[in-house]
Amino acid sequence: MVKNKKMELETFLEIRKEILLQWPTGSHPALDLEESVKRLKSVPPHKNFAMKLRKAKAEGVTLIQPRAGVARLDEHIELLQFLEKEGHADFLPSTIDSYTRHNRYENAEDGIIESEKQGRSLLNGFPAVNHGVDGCTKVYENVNSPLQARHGTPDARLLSEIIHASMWTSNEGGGISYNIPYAKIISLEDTIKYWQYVDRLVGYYYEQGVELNREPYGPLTGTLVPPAISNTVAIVESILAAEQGVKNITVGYGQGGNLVQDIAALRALEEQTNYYLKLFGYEDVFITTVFHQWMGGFPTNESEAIGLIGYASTVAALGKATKMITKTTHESAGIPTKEANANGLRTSKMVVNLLKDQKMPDSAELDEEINQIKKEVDALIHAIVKAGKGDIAQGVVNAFKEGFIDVPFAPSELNNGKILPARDIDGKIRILEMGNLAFPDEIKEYHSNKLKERAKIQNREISIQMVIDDIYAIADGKLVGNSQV
Ligand code: 8ZB
Repeated sequence: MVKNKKMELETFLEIRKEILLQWPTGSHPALDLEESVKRLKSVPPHKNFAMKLRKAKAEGVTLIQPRAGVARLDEHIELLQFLEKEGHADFLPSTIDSYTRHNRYENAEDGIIESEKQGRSLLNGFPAVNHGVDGCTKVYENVNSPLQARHGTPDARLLSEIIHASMWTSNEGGGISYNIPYAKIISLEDTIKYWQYVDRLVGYYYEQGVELNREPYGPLTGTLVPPAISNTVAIVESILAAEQGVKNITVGYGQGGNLVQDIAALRALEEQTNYYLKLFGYEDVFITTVFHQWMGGFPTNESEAIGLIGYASTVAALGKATKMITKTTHESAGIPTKEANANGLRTSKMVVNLLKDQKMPDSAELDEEINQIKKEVDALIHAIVKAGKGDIAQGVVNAFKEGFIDVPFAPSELNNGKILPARDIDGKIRILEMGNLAFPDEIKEYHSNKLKERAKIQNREISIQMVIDDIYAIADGKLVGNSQV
């Protein structure tokens, strides 16, 4: 049974021996913990993710980060250097390829060999485990910004060991957020345990005087996710990480589309993460936020895509997100060229710079939305804790089983899959089918009234067609879908 309990150092070191045997690169001498601590201590503040986030938060600015990753080491370094120089990226990623995400290192090896032969990337990301500490350290040495692994890996234990020993100071993911949206049938108990290990490693480094950043994956399925659902998952993963000793956490949220709801979601996310961490007894965790530019279907037209990227940047800046993950005009086509990637960054940087000293004015609408999200998150967290008889790790497992928490459009069979979201008349994401979500009647009525209002104004029935219309709306240049007209 999984419990929210800090892993004993001995247990961690026992498991660690096995993990490092999973692929030959696990035997690199830098994976000796004394050695890796020494290496991490040599990282200057401007290349330490946790430190740069602390500085950004103090200055009240929104920094930017792309996604990027290719198979070959030299090409990957060139790509990151380009995004730094031409794109003005503040943080660098290394997006990991799908084979590595599934721990299929032999396939990744073949992918590297074939990519070398053909002189182009045949993998959809950077295979960090295969390149090992030598390759990943070379990446670190050839850039000037902090590095983070971004992936979608249910079991990222070996990957996490290798990247941190290579002085990459942040890692994205979590036991829920890298399972439910990414896997079909991997046990939630197992992925929570795998990520407790990843967090325990970060906790160990903190005990040795090295602060690393961790980032739960906020957007989940990226498709009409109600803010309360993704915020709840981010808060729970923060609690699980804090228990393992993580002190620097960036909670994430994917753009929903309505300006006021998105800003409300970011504010509620930051406030409630801090609130719940303290409530559960974790006093000194430093929290920042990350806003993901629109994760749903993108316009194919590049000018329209730029418009959407600019709009997302406006929301991130006014919402005071510490960091924003950028998109590109190639989004609807696939993995972007380095030029398109840099263009997306430059567009984003321009907008956040222009809005740097401007504020979103207070309003009754914003207050109402913040309160609504908080009320919903309170109900979900309460249900999770209750489902685990006080233990939040066990609670998550049981709450997903019962559908007390449910992620829309997730592939996982562990997810109830009964809720359906749709937009209200001004585009805020509401819930049309409640499934077994642990909401009191008052909250259910609030959602149902909002959707009735839309139905009336659009002169149509509340139905699944609304959901379908909304999924395609933004790519079509609308926020609220209406196939009836
Ligand atoms: C869940 C994240 C999906 C987004 C982008 C996709 C999409 C995936 C790479 C990448 C640049 C890569 N993405 N892999 N972007 N390089 N290797 O992640 O385009 O926007």
